[in-house]
Amino acid sequence: MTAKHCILIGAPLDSGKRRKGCLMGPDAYRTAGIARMIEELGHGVEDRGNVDPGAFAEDPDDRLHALDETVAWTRALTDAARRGAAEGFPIFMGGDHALSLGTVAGVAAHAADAGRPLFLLWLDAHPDYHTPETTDSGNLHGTPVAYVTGRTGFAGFPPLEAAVPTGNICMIGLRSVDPAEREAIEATDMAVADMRSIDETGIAAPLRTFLERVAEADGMLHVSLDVDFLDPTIAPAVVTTVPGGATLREAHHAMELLHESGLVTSLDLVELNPFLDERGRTASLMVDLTASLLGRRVFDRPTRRSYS
Ligand code: Z70
Ligand code: MN
Ligand code: MN
Ligand code: MN
Repeated sequence: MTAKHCILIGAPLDSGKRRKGCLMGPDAYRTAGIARMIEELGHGVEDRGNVDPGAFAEDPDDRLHALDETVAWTRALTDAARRGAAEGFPIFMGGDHALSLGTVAGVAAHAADAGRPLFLLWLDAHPDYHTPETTDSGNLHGTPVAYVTGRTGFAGFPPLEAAVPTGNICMIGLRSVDPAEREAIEATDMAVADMRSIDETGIAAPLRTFLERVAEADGMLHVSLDVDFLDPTIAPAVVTTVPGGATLREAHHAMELLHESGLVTSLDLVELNPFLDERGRTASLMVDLTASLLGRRVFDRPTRRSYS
């Protein structure tokens, strides 16, 4: 296994929706032992502390919730992500999913600097493909994929240095899609595996197909893991629970395939709300899934043994 230099970046952003609590996420991951886990797997690890969004205007409670605050975070996280991606394997500890406006934009800018295409794997119950113009809720955590693909309607946000082509995106786990998102996705070439298709093919099939494409293109791969990708019975610490999510075994299997591919170059851990957790079990599960993605396995030998 190639050792990575993991860079932990805390993003206690809580502005992407109205219910508070995600600001405690970075410290919950630290408490759950994320740094020690990474070290024990033989990787290097450096905790850069939390990103500071700088000054922003108080929320005037317009149609869009906390717009100026989210813009400030996007600017700060784009910079932190661009630098982190140039220096190692950044792991962004959220924070709600609005943090991906910045992290994916920054990682995409780095990929463009490096002359490589960026691919994006979105593990989520939601596609987060609203623009500020189509969102009904006004919650900007429902918009990052639209922003990073260069859709219009993001006035006031930093201009994108490099957009992620929709053809480089794969979404797995979808089961709550708003009509405007569905229509917009259907007009793109995005790869989408909703829960129904996962029931039919298993979770490995769409992931393998996507990883082959990333490998062929010599791409960089950013993984954005939303807690609500997981079934709420195993991951209760999220505001937007949606029944019928990925099981423990599906989620670990996906992480193991990602590890084996050797393709992942950055990771978001988003939407953990420690205020809603049960004795830290969701935080610990997210750390365990990260461990599988970074190479933890039950036995260090092929699963199919030969006795000859
Ligand atoms: C809905 C909206 C969303 C995450 C919920 C939900 C969006 N489509 N995203 N939880 N991570 O409000 O726009
Ligand atoms: Mn508001
Ligand atoms: Mn999300
Ligand atoms: Mn979600």
